[in-house]
Amino acid sequence: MALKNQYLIDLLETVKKRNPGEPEFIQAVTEVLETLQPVAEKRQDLIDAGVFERIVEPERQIMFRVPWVDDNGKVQVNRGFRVQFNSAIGPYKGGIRLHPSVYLGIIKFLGFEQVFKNSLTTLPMGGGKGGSDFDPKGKSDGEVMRFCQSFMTELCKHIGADTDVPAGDIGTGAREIGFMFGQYKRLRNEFTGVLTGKGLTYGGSLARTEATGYGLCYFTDEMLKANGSSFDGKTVVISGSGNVAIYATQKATELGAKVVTVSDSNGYIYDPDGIELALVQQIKEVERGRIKEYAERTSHKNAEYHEGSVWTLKCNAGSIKLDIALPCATQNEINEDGAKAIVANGGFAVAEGANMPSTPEAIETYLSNGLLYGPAKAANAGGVATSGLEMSQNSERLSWTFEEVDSKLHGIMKSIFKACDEAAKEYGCEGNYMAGANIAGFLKVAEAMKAQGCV
Ligand code: NDP
Ligand code: 2IT
Repeated sequence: MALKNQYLIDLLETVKKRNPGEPEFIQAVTEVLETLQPVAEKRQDLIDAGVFERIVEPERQIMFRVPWVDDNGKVQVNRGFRVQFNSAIGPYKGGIRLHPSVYLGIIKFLGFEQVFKNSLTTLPMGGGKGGSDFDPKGKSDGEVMRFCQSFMTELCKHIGADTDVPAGDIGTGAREIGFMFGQYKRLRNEFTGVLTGKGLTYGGSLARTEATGYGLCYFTDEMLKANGSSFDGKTVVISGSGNVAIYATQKATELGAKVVTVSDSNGYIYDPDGIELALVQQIKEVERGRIKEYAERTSHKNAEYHEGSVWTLKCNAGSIKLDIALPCATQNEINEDGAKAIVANGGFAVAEGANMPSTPEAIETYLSNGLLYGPAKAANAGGVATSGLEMSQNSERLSWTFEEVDSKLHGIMKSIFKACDEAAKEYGCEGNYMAGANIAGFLKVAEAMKAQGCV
């Protein structure tokens, strides 16, 4: 979908000039502006209120030094980030990514996506994201703790339960959230719901751990049903073996599908008999090991380990036949060749657990081949939605049962699908859930920004 609207073309030029060397951020903004063309044409009032110009510029960007001492007594220095992108509909909300690839452009693209995603959840949350180029892999618990404490020593000046509420993302799980929460509480002398994804003994919500993967499958299930299909009897290819991948595997299997792959940044497992999830959990959640070990330890005789990306969809035994692809690892993991391989191997639906896992060329390939495509902002919104439910429980100082949280999550994912579907129809792009998600997510934030004046 090329940009034809001159006003939006000029705006994108400004964004490119203002954010040099940040291709992921430009990629995210380009996709959104392209799909907002029909809105710009209908809504001169939003143009007059400067909403488009304001929504692509973060409200605040914080960058800071994170010094810590490693186990050998050596000083290490990382860089910390928090991008507070938009607070029109609620406090900033979004995860913290700890990965060596993190720089400002990654955090900015994630914060931008989060604005629209959080709007789609139906809950009152603005958009933000944070992180650091710290790599938790191979670090001791003590090193991770000292890093997290140092990171929070600066971050605590900028966040709060009614201001900005971070959570997990790549490299940030229950362990890291625990260390960050402890340091926040100590520095501020406040026990508040300033972070989500907390442990169950200190204000965490049941089902938050499972929420992104479950929510992805609930969304995908709605998309499949609306198109006369379901998970039942389908073969599913999943990438990643972290939080999102694990619980997507669990729910897809529960819904009757067979998941045949999981991966990490070194390689992937192809297990035609269906992934043995308990073993993945033992290797990844307990031992923090590599996915390669699965092939050595599984009782499934046909399981194979291959180096490289799962999206080559090839293995010694030939091609991997699939029906549904659920990318759950990282940005731009599926390029045009990967998308073509999904099509060639029988895939008819792609839904994104990761943030922006498909390149623009990959998305074009899905759409031009008539695949069902569930975009990240909608499909993976279950994680942050359940974070919103954790915030509600913290505010009322009560905790809900697993079933109560899970059923609210399910309801939210259904309503997100409906919002994407209806917005796509209303703006003349029926079946294009990417356009629907961007338009529906944008409109709520845009109305709030217009109502609140030029701020
Ligand atoms: P985890 O850290 O738990 O797991 C990440 C997984 O992706 C690991 O298997 C990791 O492999 C793999 N991975 C990470 N970076 C790369 C890379 N550059 N190349 C190949 N593989 C990679 O993170 P999550 O499961 O929480 O997050 C996965 C995705 O889902 C991210 O895009 C995140 O933004 C998104 N997301 C997460 C939500 C959440 O609630 N956690 C909510 C919504 C979206 P390795 O161990 O080798 O690094
Ligand atoms: O990308 C995401 O939506 C997340 N990492 C979850 C954010 C959150 O605040 O729960």
